Amino acid sequence: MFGVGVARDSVLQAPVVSTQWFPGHMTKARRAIAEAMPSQDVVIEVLDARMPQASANPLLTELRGQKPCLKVLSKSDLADPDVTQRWLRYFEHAESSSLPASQVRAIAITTQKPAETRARIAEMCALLAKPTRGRKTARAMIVGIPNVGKSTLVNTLAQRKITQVGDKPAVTKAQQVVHLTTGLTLSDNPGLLWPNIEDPREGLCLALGGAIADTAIDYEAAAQFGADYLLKSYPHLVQSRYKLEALPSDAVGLLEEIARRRGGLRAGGRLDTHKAADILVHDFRAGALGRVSLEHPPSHAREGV
Ligand SMILES: Nc1nc2c(ncn2[C@@H]2O[C@H](COP(=O)(O)OP(=O)(O)OP(=O)(O)O)[C@@H](O)[C@H]2O)c(=O)[nH]1
Ligand SMILES: [Mg+2]
Repeated sequence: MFGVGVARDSVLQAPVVSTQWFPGHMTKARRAIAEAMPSQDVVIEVLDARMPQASANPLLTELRGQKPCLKVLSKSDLADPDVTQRWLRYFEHAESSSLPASQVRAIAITTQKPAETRARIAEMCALLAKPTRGRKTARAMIVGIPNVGKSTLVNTLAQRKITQVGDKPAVTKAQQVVHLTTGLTLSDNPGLLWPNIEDPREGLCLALGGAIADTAIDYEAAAQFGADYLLKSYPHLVQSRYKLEALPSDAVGLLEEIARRRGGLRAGGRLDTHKAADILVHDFRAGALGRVSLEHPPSHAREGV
């Protein structure tokens, strides 16, 4: 039997409290963002391309107010490319935002194409950010949830390592202002979550994607959610990654199969599903399964032609 207290069909009812995480530096970060906001010309909101909705922090939407916004779908090399294109069209439509269409742009980026990232960000900032109050150069604030690639983006734009990056949440602990040779002034900010992630599915997406500290999540619930979703939406990727002749019928079956194949056998022949959960979560985060999107734009949304 799988997991501790996680029944086969209960993953979406997993306790929401298991994905709440709002350490002290986030309270300070929220304050710093609010203080710096009035002097900004554009807000660059970094979203995880695999989950653009779950990774959109409602606190940041509130703090941003009516500022022009560039939505940057990061890690697009890990996301399903067709789904990412649909998200871009969705975000560029006025009904997806409280801002007029001319004030919102969306692009997808990846560290695999740094020159393209620099060119697109420069182009979009020129469109959206009009320097105000007699300043000659524009100011852009980079915000988003933890671990989405904000600091990586700053380093890409600066073409040198100015900020620390790492594959875990809450690497950046304080705001950092950077002056680019192109004239743009950027601020990198700590990743910000919100105190109550009410939607259990969004909480599980964030946990699976690595936005919440591993110590604060129900690791096995996140793995079970991922296994269930992957089996339904990307069965061929699951089959090829774990070299399965036949697909297991459910998430628990998949985790048991992973345990069987990856040395997850405990004394007495018991399957180590903790280890299997760890393997699946890390495979998802590293893109080892292939390109996967956890969310699709709302189906009723009108998309561009
Ligand atoms: N595959 C892939 N990984 C990326 C990309 N951009 C960033 N990463 C990785 O994502 C991880 C987090 O990057 P950071 O730049 O530290 O993220 P952050 O948003 O600044 O995180 P916090 O400071 O913790 O809020 C690092 O391991 C990066 O190498 C990308 O385009 N593709
Ligand atoms: Mg950072």
